[in-house]
Amino acid sequence: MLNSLLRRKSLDAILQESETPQHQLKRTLNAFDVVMLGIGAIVGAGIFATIGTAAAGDATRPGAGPALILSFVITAVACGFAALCYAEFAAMVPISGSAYTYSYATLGELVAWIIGWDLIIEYAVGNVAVAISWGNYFKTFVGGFGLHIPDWLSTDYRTAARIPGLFESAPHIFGIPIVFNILAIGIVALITIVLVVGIRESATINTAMVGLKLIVLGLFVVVGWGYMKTENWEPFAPNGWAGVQAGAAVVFFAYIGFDAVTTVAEEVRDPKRDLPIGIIGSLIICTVIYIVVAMVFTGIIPYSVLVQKLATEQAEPLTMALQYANIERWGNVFVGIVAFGSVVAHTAVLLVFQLGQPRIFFSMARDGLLPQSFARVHPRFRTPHVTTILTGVAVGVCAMFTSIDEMVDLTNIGTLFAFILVCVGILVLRKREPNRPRAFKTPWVPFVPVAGIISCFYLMMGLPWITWIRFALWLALGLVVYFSYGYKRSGLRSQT
Ligand code: ALA
Repeated sequence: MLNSLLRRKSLDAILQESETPQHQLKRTLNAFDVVMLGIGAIVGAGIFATIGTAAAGDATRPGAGPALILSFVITAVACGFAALCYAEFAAMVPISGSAYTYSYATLGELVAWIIGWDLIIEYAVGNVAVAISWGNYFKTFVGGFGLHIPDWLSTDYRTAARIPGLFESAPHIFGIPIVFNILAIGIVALITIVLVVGIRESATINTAMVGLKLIVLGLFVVVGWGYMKTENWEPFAPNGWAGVQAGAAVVFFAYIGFDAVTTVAEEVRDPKRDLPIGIIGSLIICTVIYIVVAMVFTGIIPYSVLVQKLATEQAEPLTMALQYANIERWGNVFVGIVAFGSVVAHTAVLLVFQLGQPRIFFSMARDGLLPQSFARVHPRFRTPHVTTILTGVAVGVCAMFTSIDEMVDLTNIGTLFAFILVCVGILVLRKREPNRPRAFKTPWVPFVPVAGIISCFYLMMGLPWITWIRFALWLALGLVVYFSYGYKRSGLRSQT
């Protein structure tokens, strides 16, 4: 039994499989495209929404306050260690299954299954949070044109409970207030339709969207700069180190995505060179942007005001800060532009992850760990429609009823766990196959992977206990599914 759980796919077999003509994708992307794809997947709800919770805290955690800037640095360092490990794997095994494939080759089938199951949290649950945040900014954007979307149609039940008067103003059926987030499910439904009908990941469209994201964040910085007050940075860390750590664990969400570029590995012209550049380059660029945005954000809006506002409102922090600054000339126009840019940014992230999730299911189904129907391709559109629709329905329904903070926490714990396993994988493979050619070598092994493991675990420790329980339950469910299905049907079973 132990042998079966540890059965591994050989790296050579994996590489060979991807080289058969019927499995070959078109290699069109260069290093610039990969960096842009990385930024496209990274900049979204994290910087536009979670920085509010990270700075202010909530019922389950202390806020970082202006030390949010430090939280961003700490998280960047942890992600940096993981990114270096991802880069080694991605250059060595340029296969679209990402961490799932890497662990199948290094740590064995059980761990690969756990990672694949865990990646559902990163991709699908992450998108639930992004969809909710999309709705918040969309509401602000159309609000600028005088179109008011009622709160009961754009909020989940639990968030509604802390917004004074919301339940009273909602329609009631049998005395029960009706509250759900129609915006969040709406955008997920739209994206699902687009993906089923077939959207080629167009690097050009992505680059345009990334350009817009960066312009909008740049505008926030340039406009907000003049409204910063250094006294707002006092006290710098109102909740001490605990607040900084909790803040870092939340803003980790803003960095998720640099790893997602590994899913286009088979479409990159020179993956051995371009993937490490894409992973590390996009991470560095986003880190610099985030730190500057965090400085301006915490400089504009005092910590106490932020705490008070977020306790009673749905959070869309960047426009909230601009509104607080009360800019006299063009103030509403700037708010509108930031809200619009944010809507575009969120849409790009939703697309990448909503596209990535079916690919991971696809790889798992091809290996026999999930039903073969998951690997079905639509006869006309040539897209994995079964898994795309399944992902869309699950993400859409969850987005209608859940709160963004809960979903962010769950995404973070799941993704941090995946990062840890990738770092472990590097240590294992260096020992097991020291002579395998490595186009990119993680520097200072074992220090970097070990530091990656410790720092990611440290961030996990900054998440609320309820998140740990939810995560444990999710993993337990995964094990039940594996032992009742994949274990018996694995493609490697016949070979062991
Ligand atoms: N990093 C992505 C975002 O912030 C997931 O939306």
